[in-house]
Amino acid sequence: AGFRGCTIWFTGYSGAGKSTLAFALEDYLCSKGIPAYVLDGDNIRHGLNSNLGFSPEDREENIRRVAEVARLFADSGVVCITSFISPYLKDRESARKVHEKDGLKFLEIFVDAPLAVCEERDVKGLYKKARAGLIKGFTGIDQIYEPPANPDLNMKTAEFGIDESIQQIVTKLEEHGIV
Ligand code: GGZ
Repeated sequence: AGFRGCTIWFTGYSGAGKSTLAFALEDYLCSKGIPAYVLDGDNIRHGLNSNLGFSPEDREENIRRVAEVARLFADSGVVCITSFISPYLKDRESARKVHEKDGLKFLEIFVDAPLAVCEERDVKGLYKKARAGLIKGFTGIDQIYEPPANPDLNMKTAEFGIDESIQQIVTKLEEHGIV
């Protein structure tokens, strides 16, 4: 097969299912012998970006650095999968440009679970804390999320199971010759 280094960029609210899909996709691709690697808060915010918080400026810088790292992974031939809220349109557009200027594919996947559903699930109890004012500037509560106008894929995670969602993504990757 040809060169398939690229970046699959997940965006959506906390609790929308980005990480679940990202790691399921990584497992799927690796099982097919395709090198794939997830960048997420655990391996980025605790290391490279440990000096950043959640102010709008810090989120912008977080995403700028993630985009640059993803570009390097993609350039090395890996399918880089990023799992960050990435709330701002302009930062996601910059991430795309950073890839496309180097001829690297960039697919934006909107993990589109309604805020009410994410808050209802509240897997980590963060929405409850944000509502109580214990966390300030929480996305969807007192900071904005700008949904993609034209994502490459829109995943309705509230309506589909993981396997079905992964199948939708794989079909998209096939269209792009990545799988
Ligand atoms: C949003 C926050 C916040 C605030 C801590 N707002 O569900 P999680 O826990 O694991 O995912 C959220 C994660 C968001 O970090 P990102 O690097 O993805 O954000 S961004 O792309 O906007 O830079 C949540 C936790 O960090 N978290 N404080 N105030 N999420």
